[in-house]
Amino acid sequence: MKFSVGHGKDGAVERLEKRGVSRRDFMKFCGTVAAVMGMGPAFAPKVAEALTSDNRPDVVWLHNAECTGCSESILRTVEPYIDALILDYISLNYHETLMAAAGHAAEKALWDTVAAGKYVAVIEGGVPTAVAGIANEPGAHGKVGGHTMLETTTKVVNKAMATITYGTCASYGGVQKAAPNPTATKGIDELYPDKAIINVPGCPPNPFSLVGTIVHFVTKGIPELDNLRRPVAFYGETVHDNCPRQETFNMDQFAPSFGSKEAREGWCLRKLGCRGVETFNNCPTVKFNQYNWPVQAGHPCIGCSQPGFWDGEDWDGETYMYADLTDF
Ligand code: FSX
Ligand code: SF4
Ligand code: F3S
Repeated sequence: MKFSVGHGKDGAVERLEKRGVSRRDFMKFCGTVAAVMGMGPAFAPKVAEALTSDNRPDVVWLHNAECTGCSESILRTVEPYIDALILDYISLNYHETLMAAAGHAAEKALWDTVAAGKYVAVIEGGVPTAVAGIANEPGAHGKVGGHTMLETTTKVVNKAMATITYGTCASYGGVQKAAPNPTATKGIDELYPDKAIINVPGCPPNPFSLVGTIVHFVTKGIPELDNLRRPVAFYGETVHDNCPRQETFNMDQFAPSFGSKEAREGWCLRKLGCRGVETFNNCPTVKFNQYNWPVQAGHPCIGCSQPGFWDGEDWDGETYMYADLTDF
């Protein structure tokens, strides 16, 4: 296979090496991404190529109404420096919280990229849409650089080759959409139903799901999506499907309280509010920092990759419903 990653004085692998990531670490990381994508190890060189090739797409990364935990989930990763891989090597032209440029230079980078048109949008946060402010302006509750988030997001999504929503806020609205939602915040999925949207929800999502989505887009186009427009490779199974506590669920062994002997011994957290049964995400298999995830740490899954989780709702594919945790 033709595989030219890292050659030349500006090769991506050499640049990673300068930041302490060896070629071996990088290839190990690419193997993990391939595995998370449901591909065999033979796909690892393709991952490496997609992340380092010269014709990878430009990326515009917007921040709307959110807590920035999604970017933090990338920045706080440990080995092998996923932040460097994602943020340096995907041709990130504009990222409101990380870019060095400010003011007019930042604005120019954004609108030059949008004008050129060959970019992928990555969006964090929901979009306030309520008409408010002295000018009675739609979306006035959220502004960056004098433009409403609604205006900027609409322009960016309209011209993007594809839009990846990173985090449940961007996908479906998130905590700022919680009732009574005074800012009329909406998710990208609801705002732009006819656009090429790939939702990567979670509050925060796993960075591997984002890397895998980008790699899939670069190598094979838009991945297979479920009815909530999430890649099936990352959201095709429930948290419960792969939970190590499932055996205790099947034996009706439910932990009676947080921190109890039973909870520590791995009994099921369903009666403490666990939504793993209704929640589609890869947390038990991929884990955060490949190390831990909520249920392993003794906290029930709160359903953070599902629309409506912020109001205690579950999504059954067609309608929201309130789960009765005593009836299962
Ligand atoms: Fe939302 Fe992300 Fe939760 Fe926070 O950008 S999905 S509140 S982790 O930051 O959007
Ligand atoms: Fe399922 Fe949650 Fe119990 Fe795990 S803790 S077995 S995800 S209900
Ligand atoms: Fe979220 Fe549940 Fe995973 S709360 S992080 S989907 S275990």
